[in-house]
Amino acid sequence: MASDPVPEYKEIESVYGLEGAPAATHRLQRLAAAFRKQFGADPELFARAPGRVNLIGEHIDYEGYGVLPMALRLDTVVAIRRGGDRLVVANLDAEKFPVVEYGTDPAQAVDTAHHVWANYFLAAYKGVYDFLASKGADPPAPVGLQVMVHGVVPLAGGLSSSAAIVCSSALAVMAVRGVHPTKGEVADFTCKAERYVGVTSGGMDQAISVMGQPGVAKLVEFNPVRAEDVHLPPGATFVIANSLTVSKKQETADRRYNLRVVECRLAAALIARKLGAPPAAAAAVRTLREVEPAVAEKFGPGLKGKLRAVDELLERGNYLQDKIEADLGVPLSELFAGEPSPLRVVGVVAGEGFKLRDRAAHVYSEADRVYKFRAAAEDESSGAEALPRLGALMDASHASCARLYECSCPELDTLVGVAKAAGAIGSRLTGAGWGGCTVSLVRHGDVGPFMAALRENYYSPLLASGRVTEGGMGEVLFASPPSSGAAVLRIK
Ligand code: NG1
Ligand code: MG
Repeated sequence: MASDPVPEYKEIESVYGLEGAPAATHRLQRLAAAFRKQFGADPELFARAPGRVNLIGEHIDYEGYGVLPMALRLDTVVAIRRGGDRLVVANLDAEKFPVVEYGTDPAQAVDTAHHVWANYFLAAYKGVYDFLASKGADPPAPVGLQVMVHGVVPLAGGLSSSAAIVCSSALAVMAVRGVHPTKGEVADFTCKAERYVGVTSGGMDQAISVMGQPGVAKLVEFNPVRAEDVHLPPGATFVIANSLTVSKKQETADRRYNLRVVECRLAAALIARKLGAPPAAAAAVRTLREVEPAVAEKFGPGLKGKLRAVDELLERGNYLQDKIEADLGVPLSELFAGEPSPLRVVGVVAGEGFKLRDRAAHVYSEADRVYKFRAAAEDESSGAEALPRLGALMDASHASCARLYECSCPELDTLVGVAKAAGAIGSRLTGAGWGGCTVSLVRHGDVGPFMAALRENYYSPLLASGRVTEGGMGEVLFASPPSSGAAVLRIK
């Protein structure tokens, strides 16, 4: 298996292949024309970054485990030039996304209480300066920037529209300031930067958006972030279907995503404590991955040992704050004291309590399925067996997301059921869940009838009620080949 050489970011300047891609060129020209109208000058350059579909490995990136996404063709493009003394962030779709202005101080806070679309740009902008500061170099003095964005990744659909805008914005800001980190560095700092928007996410989306390559999915691993090619078996097509239920992670009052991050952390801390770590050391544990060595020592290696540990050390049902504090020997307020505010809030206010055992069981079993999926995809001796093996892993992933992690929703479960009945070899929610998209594995020759069955059995009432139009269906139900990652572009 070829591993990603993590090329210099400079080298990706031409990857998008503007020649021979008239549609893309046309899109840039349209964006440039709107840019000129808005700012009275041409953009200096463009950066683009794609959304992604995660084939398997859900809600485990923030626990430090590898995931298996591929980049989509759908992307966000950012046009930029230096000018003025503010950050002026416009969008080609001005009606939906009005112009937002910020000062140029990279230390300004992102207002997470009032979510505006351009906060993603601001988060990326801050991230670029954080990165430069981390390098110990004197960052260039801030200058005014004029920016116009155009995104075609469906919003809040689990396809990482957020990473697409964060990564394209970061690349644009860096390139226009003449800064050229490696892809690995960009993946790393954009992940941290996106957290300014208030979701304490893992690094999958930014990594694949930056490191994606045409024709291959990627096994993305963390600490440090890296990506290996995963060749999908011939005849395998992945079809994405949007449930048309919106998943707005950072806008929901209960902040379900952050709650899961907290639950995993508490599960890991309790496991550590039960295996003999003193309270302070147990409270310092951040991920389920960190307790793996201690678990293996007592319960044996592999998934079996981990599931036994979860079973024996964690209780069924909800843990209330008192119970956790008694078991751990540390108050939760102390545990989350140094954390970013979203985690602190969730950790202290989750009045209904925390489900630890099921969450940990999901994380360990899902992490294991990622490696099984890669092995099945690349096992050339498996022949006709390869696709059913991948499909079974996807089905198991969905069941685990739905039952153990509780990140599905009725619409996603229905859509997965319709897809299976329509002949999908495997089908599952993709991304954070609670709405958004599913991904289904379908034999190449079956894609037409498969999509027709989904239209009939899932989308016809939504078409009838106007929730989606005929013209909009191309963005709602589509097959996508693995596509290129981010690039910086100039119109020649
Ligand atoms: P989506 O739903 O695409 O935003 C989120 C996280 C990922 C990962 C998945 C679940 C963000 C930015 N990304 O993806 O890091 O944890 O959920 O696997 O929140
Ligand atoms: Mg996102």
